[in-house]
Amino acid sequence: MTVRLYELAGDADDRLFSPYCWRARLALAHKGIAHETIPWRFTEKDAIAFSGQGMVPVLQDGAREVHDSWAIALYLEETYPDRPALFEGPQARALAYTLKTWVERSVQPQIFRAIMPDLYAHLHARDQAYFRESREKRFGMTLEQFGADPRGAITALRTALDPARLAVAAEPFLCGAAPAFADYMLFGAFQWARVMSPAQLLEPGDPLCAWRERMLDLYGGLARKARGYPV
Ligand SMILES: N[C@@H](CCC(=O)N[C@@H](CS)C(=O)NCC(=O)O)C(=O)O
Repeated sequence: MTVRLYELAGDADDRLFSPYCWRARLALAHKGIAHETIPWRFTEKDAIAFSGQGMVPVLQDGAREVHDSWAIALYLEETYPDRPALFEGPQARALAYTLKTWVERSVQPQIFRAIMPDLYAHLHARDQAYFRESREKRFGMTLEQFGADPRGAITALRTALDPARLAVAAEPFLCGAAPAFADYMLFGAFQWARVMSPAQLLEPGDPLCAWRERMLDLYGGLARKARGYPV
C-alpha cells in the first residue's frame, strides 16, 4: 500500500524544509518504510483538508491519516512494532517527549532568528505574504525585527545546545549507539536550517558537528542528498 507524506516545500518541490516533516521522513526511513513525498505549500490548505487541520507533516498510510510529527512517530511505533524501535519502551518515549519540548522551546526559536532572511527568501513566492502575515502576528514584530540579530541568536543557540553537545561527546547519538526519534527531532531543526540557509550554526570542532555528519549519512545519505547548503 502506498505511504504518502505531505511535506512542506519552498521555492522548489525538492526544497523540503520543515523540521517537523524531517522528523517524520527520518522516522519512516528508520522503520524501513518507503514513502512518496507530496510537496505542499503553506497556502495549500485544501490539499490537506482531509486531515481536519492545516499543518504538515500529514501521513497517509493506506486508509489511515495521521498528522503531527509526534503522533506520526507513535503511530509508526504502534503499527510497525517488528521494525526498529523509535523509542525503546515507555521510559525512552517519555524522555523523548522532554527532548521534543526542549527542541521546540529552546533550540528552534534561536535557529528561526538566525536564518530568517534566508528562510523567507527560499519560500515559494505564493507563500511569502501568508508567511509574513502569520509569523508577524505570532511574533508581535516584523520578520526583519525578529531576524535582526543573527549573531546573538547563534550565540544563544550554542549555549542552549549544551546538554546535547555533552551527550554526543559521550555517545555517538543522543539515543546511544544508534539513532532514534530523539535524534531525529534535534536533527530536524538542523536540517531545516541547512535546507534554507548557509548560516554556520555550530563552531568547527563542536562535537555536535560530528553528530550532524553522522545524521547526514544515515539511510544512504537521505538528508545529505536533500537540496540545501553544504554546512
Ligand atoms: N506540532 C506539529 C507542528 C507542525 C508545524 O508547525 N508545521 C508547520 C510547518 S513547519 C506548518 O505546517 N504550518 C502551517 C501554517 O503555518 O499554516 C508537528 O510536530 O508536526
